[in-house]
Amino acid sequence: MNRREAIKITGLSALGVMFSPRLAAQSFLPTVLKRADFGKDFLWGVATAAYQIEGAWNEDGKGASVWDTFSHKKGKIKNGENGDTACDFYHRYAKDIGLVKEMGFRVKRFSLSWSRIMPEGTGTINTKGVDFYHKVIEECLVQGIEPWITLYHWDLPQALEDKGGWTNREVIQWFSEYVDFCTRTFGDKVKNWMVLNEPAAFTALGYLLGIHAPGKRGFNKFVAATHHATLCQAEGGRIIRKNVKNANIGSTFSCSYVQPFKNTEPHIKAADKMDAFLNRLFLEPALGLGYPFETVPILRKIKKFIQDGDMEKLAFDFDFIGLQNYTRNITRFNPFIPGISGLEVPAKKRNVPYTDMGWEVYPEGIYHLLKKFAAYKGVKKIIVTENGAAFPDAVQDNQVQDDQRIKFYQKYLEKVLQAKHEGVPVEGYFVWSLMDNFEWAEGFRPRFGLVYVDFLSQQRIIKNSGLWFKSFLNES
Ligand code: GCO
Repeated sequence: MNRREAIKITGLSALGVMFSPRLAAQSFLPTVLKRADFGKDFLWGVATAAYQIEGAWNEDGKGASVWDTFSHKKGKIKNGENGDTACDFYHRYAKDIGLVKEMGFRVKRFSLSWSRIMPEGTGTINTKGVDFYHKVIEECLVQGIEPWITLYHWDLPQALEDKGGWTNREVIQWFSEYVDFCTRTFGDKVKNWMVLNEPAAFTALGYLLGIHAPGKRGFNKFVAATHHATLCQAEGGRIIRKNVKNANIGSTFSCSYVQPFKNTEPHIKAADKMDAFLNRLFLEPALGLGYPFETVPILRKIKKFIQDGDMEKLAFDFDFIGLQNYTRNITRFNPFIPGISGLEVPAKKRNVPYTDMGWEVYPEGIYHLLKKFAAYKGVKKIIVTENGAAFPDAVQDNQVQDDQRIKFYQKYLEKVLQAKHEGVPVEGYFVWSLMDNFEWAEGFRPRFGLVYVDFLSQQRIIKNSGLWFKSFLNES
């Protein structure tokens, strides 16, 4: 069960009741929130992912990824859309990086497409693919933007999936070879690295529920992929540490603030299990705490894939944890759901404000999650590597008055600041996302960007939320 499974495509969010048109005129005026409150060293960035923005899916020697294959299959992606062109970042990267600078951000988090660098996932290197990322990194540095690289953001080379992908233990060797090449190649210019993006998402959605690439289903596939991804998470860290001098190494974790539907036994137990699945399953092994078998006994099926010495290899001394939060999860006891005995109660059934993804807007959730993550002994530093919201945006007179999104960011940032003031070592915040992009199985409809993208003309328009950040980040 994952937060996305509960997604119901909604109309205009109930959130509209929170804002009045008058905000439109003031939408990017400075609010009570001040950049200075976060401290001069606090990192402000934007995040993107290769498959969601690059396009050029088969250009200049790039090999197919599981998302190329999956999005070309009928019925997998809303409206039959795919990332073949997406935002055409492959050809427009310089101007898009210019937008990052124009809005006042200092960091651009982006991922490398494994199959653009190694078309078959292992062995042969595609030099044109490597050259592209050298140019992107160079452009960032020239424009004064710090490149933060995610090594894996879901787009596994199809050639490796043909050999079992994440369910094949050989993926550890494949991934190690890929990470070793990337960090030896780009490590002289890039010091900030994230190993994986949201392993809980790509294993559950891709190998348990089958609603994301590669579209596999089955608990056995899920637990195999989970164990191999957890091993790669740590092994990737060790390789970066070996190859990159003074590297700042992290990995990113999806997380939702989980609460029981009612404060009674069955709901509380179901919520604890949901929390273990969504928030602990990959983080705790990385911290040397192993898998949460006690809370979710069904996870003991992972043991079938654990080999001698594995448990020690799951841990790595990350310099930071990337926290990625969008919403809250209210879990209701349901005896028919194996393992968790619970299901998420969708926001639209709870009469609360929610976004265009059907995710409740619940700023207090990021506060509680920051406190939760910070409470782990092994967590040294936290970066919010993703937070944002999709709302139905419309262009009027070459402007996008996305007041709901501005309000969303103000409310969530207030809660990040509250956690920071209470001693949580949160040292950065990256917006998801720089620009509207391909939202996986939802296609292009959900717009998360600070920059509006007309996907036919590829025109970019900085939305009022992007202009709000510009005024917020440029305040003296
Ligand atoms: C994720 C991914 C992003 C999504 C974003 C909105 O966290 O799922 O990193 O690729 O697009 O979260 O769903």
